[in-house]
Amino acid sequence: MSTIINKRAGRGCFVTVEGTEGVGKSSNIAFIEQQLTEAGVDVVTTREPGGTPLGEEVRTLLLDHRHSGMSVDAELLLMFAARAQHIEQLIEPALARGQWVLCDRFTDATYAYQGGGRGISVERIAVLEQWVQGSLRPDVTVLLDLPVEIGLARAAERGTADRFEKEQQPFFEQVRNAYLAQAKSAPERYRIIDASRTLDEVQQQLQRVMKNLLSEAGV
Ligand code: Z5A
Repeated sequence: MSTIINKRAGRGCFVTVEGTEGVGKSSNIAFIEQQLTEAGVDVVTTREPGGTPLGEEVRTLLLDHRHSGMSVDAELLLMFAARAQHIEQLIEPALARGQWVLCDRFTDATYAYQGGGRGISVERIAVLEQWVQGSLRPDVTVLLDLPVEIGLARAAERGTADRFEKEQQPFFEQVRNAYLAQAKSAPERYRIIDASRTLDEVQQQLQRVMKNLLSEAGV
């Protein structure tokens, strides 16, 4: 990690958090943010799809049940449209100022949901990734991982399901498998957390990961 951060001297670190349905991202992102802030890091927390006024409007379209007939390519392109705005308006300027960016989902989610879940090819997604992001990639990705059935049971306790949450277990199995395959192919970037444990135990794992990251970043 130190090499990643040192070679980008002056820039902030780009940290993303990923996982399937019900893994506890919302519960844990605030915890990660708190760990960073307490260590003196100036961090901007944001999310995808969303993060800008335009991106949040696109998010509303993407999650709305009225668009249950949305084509997979329309879904993919809307994800990247929101991302293009997010990068230009928020992510790049913050990193260039030396702020850290903590992002709830990013392009790994596209490979997992639109790739693994919807069946769009990796090659097609990679073309858009290159077009929209250029060389921008997360420095570190925290993957909250747990068996799909546990996540779905947890999520079921929340309110009404959005357009993605209406999907069935096989869809989320494909999403999880795609995430695990990505983590395997980029072990230097991924930090896998066992999210099936109690919230306390999950946060102990996160605390260790963030402590190492901060030390590698020289904070
Ligand atoms: N999407 C996509 O398809 N392609 C893309 O490129 C991108 C996104 C960027 C919206 O994302 C949808 O967009 C998403 C993928 C798609 N759809 N899905 N599914 P989102 O990130 O905003 O939506 P989300 O996945 O529902 O995330 P979330 O709101 O952060 O939910 P969560 O991970 O399930 O977290 P939670 O609400 O904190 O936890 C769920 C419940 O479990 C809650 O009651 C907690 O109190 C409980 N919980 C949490 N941790 C624990 C532990 N450790 N033990 C027991 N109970 C726990």
